[in-house]
Amino acid sequence: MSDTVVFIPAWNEEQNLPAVLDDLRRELPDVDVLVVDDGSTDGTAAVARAHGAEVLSFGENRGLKAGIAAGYQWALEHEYAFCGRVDADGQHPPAELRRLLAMVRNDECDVAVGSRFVSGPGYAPYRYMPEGPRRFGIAVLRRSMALVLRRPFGDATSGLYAVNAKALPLLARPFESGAPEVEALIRIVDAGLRLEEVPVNMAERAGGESKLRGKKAVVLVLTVTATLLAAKTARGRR
Ligand SMILES: Nc1nc2c(ncn2[C@@H]2O[C@H](COP(=O)(O)OP(=O)(O)OP(=O)(O)O)[C@@H](O)[C@H]2O)c(=O)[nH]1
Ligand SMILES: [Mg+2]
Repeated sequence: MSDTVVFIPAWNEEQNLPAVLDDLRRELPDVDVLVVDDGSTDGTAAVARAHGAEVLSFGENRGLKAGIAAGYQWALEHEYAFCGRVDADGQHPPAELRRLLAMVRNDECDVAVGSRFVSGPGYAPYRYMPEGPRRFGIAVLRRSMALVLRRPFGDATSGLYAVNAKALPLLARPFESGAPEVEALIRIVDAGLRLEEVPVNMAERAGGESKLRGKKAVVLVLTVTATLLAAKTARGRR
C-alpha cells in the first residue's frame, strides 16, 4: 500500500478512463488509484479494474458531490497521508497532479488546487479565455470568492486537487450544495489550512458528453452564488 491515493469521480466514462488511468500510472507509478463509479450504466467499473484501479461502486447515481466526499472518505478510512483528485474525462493531466502532490509532500501547503486562471513561470496569463456566458460567470464567481474567502481565487470550480491528511476530515463530510468545489474551498480557508492556487494547463474533455452545457452552466453559476451567500450568512450568525 502506498501513502498516497488518487481518486477519480466517474459517471459513464468508459471511453475516457483507459487513457487517464494509463497516464496516471506512467506519471505517478507509486500511488494507489480509486475510481468512484457513481451508478454508471456503461463499462466504467470493468474498464477501471482492467486498468489497475480499485473501484468503489454506488448502486445508483448519487451525483458528483457524493462522489467527491466518498473519495476523500476512502482516503481518510484507509489512513492515507496524501490524496489527489482528477477528473475522468482527460481534462486534468496527471503530470500536473504530480506537481501539486509534490508541493503537498514538501509541506509547502496543505491543499494545492490546479488552476487555469492564474499564471506563473511557463504558464502565461490569459492562456484560457472563456467566451460569452462562461466568461461572465467566471468573472462573477471570482469576485464572490474573493469576498467570501477574503483572498483572491480564480478557478473555484477546478476539480484538480492534492491534499494532505489535515484536509481529509473536512473534505470527507457530505457536501450540501451543487457546487462542492466552492464549498470545499470555504471549508479549507475557514479551518485555517494553507491553500495554494497553482497554475496548470488543462485539456479539452477527451470524449463523451459534458454534464455542463448551456442551461446547466447558468444553473451552476446561480448555485455557486447561492452557496457563497449561504456561507457568508452562516458565518455572520456565528
Ligand atoms: N461520481 C460522479 N461523478 C460525476 C458525476 N457527474 C460527473 N462526474 C464526473 O465528474 C468529473 C467532471 O465532470 P464533467 O462532466 O467533465 O464536468 P466539467 O469538467 O465541469 O465540464 P466540462 O468542462 O464540460 O468537461 C468527470 O470525471 C465526471 O465523470 C456524477 O453524477 N457522479
Ligand atoms: Mg470535464
